[in-house]
Amino acid sequence: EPRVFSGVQPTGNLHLGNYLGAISRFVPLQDEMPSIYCVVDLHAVTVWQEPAELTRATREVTAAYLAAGIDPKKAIIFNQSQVKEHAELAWIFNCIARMGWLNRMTQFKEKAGKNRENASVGLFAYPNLMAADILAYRATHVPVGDDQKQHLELTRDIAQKFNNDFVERIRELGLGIPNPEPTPESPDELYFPITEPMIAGPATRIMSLRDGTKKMSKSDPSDLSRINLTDDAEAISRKVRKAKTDPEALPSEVMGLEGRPEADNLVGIYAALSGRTKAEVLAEYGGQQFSVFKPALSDLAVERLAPIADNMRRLIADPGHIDAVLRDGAERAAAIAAPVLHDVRRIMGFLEAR
Ligand code: AQP
Repeated sequence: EPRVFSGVQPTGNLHLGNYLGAISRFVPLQDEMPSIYCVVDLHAVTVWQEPAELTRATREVTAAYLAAGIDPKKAIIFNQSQVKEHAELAWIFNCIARMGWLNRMTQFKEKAGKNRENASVGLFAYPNLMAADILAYRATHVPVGDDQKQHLELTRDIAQKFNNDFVERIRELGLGIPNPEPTPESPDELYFPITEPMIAGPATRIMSLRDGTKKMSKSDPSDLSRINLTDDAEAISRKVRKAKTDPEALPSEVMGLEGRPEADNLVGIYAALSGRTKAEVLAEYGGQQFSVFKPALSDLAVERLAPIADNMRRLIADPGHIDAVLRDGAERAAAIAAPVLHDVRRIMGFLEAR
């Protein structure tokens, strides 16, 4: 049974990359499949979070989901720490995943930096919690930005190993689902599905406005490097105007963007915001200077983002409503995850007295 799961961390500074790479793509999916969108606060605390700021940011991400058009009657919206099954399954996956698998994760290396001895154990085990987030709902589809690709591969590896390690038990207890792609090495019945990453379109990796080789990121110290979802029209147009570019005119074909990371990024942003391909954008703006393209881009960004920012401000002014949405979502999420954890306990042989 198809099901979508994805999440965003409440770590402040929600930006255009989070919107185009993730949140905006959640909206149409809610009409296609049962969808679960989580504010992943347990992930946020893998690095230090000021408690009051964590609360504020949790409500802000929820407001962004709602303002972008996710309907809490259709999709489930909740914050991770309210559903204890995430933490429980993450522990089990800590015992399934291998040190060697996690040692290869590039995001840990980047985030821990040189001082690895001082990184939290949670930051290292982060991908296991992410696998638990997805598999607690036996989700099949996960829309994310390109930076999450490696973590999703790990989720597949964890599901695979669990299915293989417990193949006999899963069969005995009659808990398997048919394997859609059986191979000689994989069982014909699975407990956890092998998740499909959904990483597609022109906005899977939005780059910094100050450096076309760096990802647009919440933690970049320069506010000019990103367009925040809460920026007003004036801030958006100032940031687009100041965005780094090269002196050439835009090419008329996508191939001409090669070796021009800043131009490529701005064209990609335009394409994603207008629902077109880069080729279509270049068919219109090829041969034009940035002095023409940038104002067009900034008008488009304001047109698309200003209503979301307005909605977010309105929603944030009523934290009681946001908290009620999260509480209701947590109940519905737990109703799906609790039976999965019950199965997992039986599969693994944990004795349950109640
Ligand atoms: N630049 C980006 N382009 C496209 N998608 C992006 N995402 C993040 N940055 C970009 C996607 O947004 C979703 C939520 O991300 P997250 O909250 O889990 O955190 P992150 O990836 O750690 O975000 P940042 O901005 O990159 O934070 P820092 O500065 O902490 O590293 C995910 O689907 C992600 O792919």
